[in-house]
Amino acid sequence: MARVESRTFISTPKRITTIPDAAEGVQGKLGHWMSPEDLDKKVETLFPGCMAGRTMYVIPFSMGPIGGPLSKNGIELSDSAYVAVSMRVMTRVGTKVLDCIKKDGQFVKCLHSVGAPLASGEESALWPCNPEQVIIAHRPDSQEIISFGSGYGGNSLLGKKCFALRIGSALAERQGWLAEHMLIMGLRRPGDKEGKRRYVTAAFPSACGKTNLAMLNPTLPGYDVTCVGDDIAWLRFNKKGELRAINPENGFFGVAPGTSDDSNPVAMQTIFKNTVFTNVAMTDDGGVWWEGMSKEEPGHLVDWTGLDWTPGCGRKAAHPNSRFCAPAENCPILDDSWEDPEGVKIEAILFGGRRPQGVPLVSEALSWEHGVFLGAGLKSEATAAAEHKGKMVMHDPFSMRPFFGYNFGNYLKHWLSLGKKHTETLPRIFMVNWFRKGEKGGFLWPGFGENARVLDWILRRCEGADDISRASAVGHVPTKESMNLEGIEDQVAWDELFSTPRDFWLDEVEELRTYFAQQVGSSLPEEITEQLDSLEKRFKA
Ligand code: GTP
Ligand code: SPV
Ligand code: MN
Repeated sequence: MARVESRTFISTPKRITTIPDAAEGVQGKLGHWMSPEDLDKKVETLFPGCMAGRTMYVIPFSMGPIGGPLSKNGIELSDSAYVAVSMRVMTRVGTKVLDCIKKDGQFVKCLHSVGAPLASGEESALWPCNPEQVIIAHRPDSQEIISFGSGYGGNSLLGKKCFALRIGSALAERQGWLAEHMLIMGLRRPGDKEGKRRYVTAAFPSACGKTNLAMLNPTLPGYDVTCVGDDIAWLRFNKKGELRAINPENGFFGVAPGTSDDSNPVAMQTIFKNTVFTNVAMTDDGGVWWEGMSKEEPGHLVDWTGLDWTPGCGRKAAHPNSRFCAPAENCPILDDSWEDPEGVKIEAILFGGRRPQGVPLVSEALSWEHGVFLGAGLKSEATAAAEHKGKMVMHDPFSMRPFFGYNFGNYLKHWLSLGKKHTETLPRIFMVNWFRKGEKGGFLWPGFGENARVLDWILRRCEGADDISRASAVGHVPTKESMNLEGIEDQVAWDELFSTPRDFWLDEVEELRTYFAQQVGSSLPEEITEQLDSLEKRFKA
């Protein structure tokens, strides 16, 4: 029911290619490495006979529009019908892809088994899997993915996190592009000087609001939002120096709980047909339900584990990481250019996580380097999308910590080098935080559709407005008059939402210094240390 990070490996001849050296006595948290020999042995012990008694599906798929210049092909072998059906939704599957592969012979080899062979006549479990033996392994050099024992989304739909992010990011470093855990959306502001639709990407950790922002239903009148993608972006600078992005996926694998006609009406319309639901509850008339879908709870349900459920029984009806899997074409606000093989032009990159304290609603980076530093220092409260427990604030640099296909220090160098190459045309970088809490414990910002107000400010900055911000130690922040708060003025404690308490930030600087030293060590580019020193100086000035 969630990704298993502790059993996820990247296999390269040298360890340092995959992960930075952590300090003595410290557990590295930026990925797991396995030697090619050890992985060979694993495969030899786990795979022979593992699909016995099941149907093996051969799934040729394309990430990105079939044959497009930014697209890539794969073939997944799987013994799970759930995987075959879900891949059909999440990627472009079919003989056209095979024709494409026949032309250049290039494809990522994806092998998946639930790891539960059947003796002759034996009935399959309803949800076959082999939790003790789970492994999700990647070989970037030969472009292979090997996954055993889990049927869940990110562990088994191998086009998604395994290919589009882990193999993708490793390829991207070699080929000069970026594979990122980012949504892509378009927004047209009624006041835009050129009347243009402008595009932004946003990197938020798992279960931190990408799908919600990508399908935003703006509360401001006259604003028009379109969705290009909700989870992954492949980005490349074109000959003109514009940063172009495509969504390599073909559907949405979104968090179900909390999705409702109030919070995300666009998602609700998207999942009305041709949708696969995982670990949600079932209503008596065969429909689906999850916490937060309706204000009133149904009187009776079958919960996600198959047990009877009634209100007040003390159990959750749906798993907190239950998901819908719906084709992109169902989305009523899908962008006209969503399949443009050249991608859409990106003008702003947003980073954000669940930060209950200290981090303002929005700030703009002072430079590309400062923006890369913001991504490197990204943190969030733990969510249900991985096996972590509790509400600890954890590091999730670039929202990619579970998905780096190579050494994070080299990833930072790659981002910095792109900044040096394209100085004239770089998108602006912002940090946002919908999740700051007040003294009473509630969210300080209403979020969801109201986030359009923040995007409005961001896009005005992109248009060049220089009289709508003031300098703060964490970057440029909006002046109060500059953000449209019409209708919500009395809900918003502006000063609290934008305060940057000195003690909090000096602690943050120290914590980041320790984190970088312990986790990234000698792989850390010096630009990041310089940014950290400057941040500290701004607070001590
Ligand atoms: P992955 O698919 O795991 O990568 O997640 P995601 O980043 O797409 O997150 P998603 O949009 O599904 O949101 C996850 C949770 O965050 C849901 O419970 C939402 O209700 C909640 N959420 C999203 N946007 C906001 C917001 O603006 N404010 C608040 N308070 N909660 C939000
Ligand atoms: C995430 O956890 O970021 C997801 C869900 O998008 S999964 O596909 O399982 O990785
Ligand atoms: Mn995700």
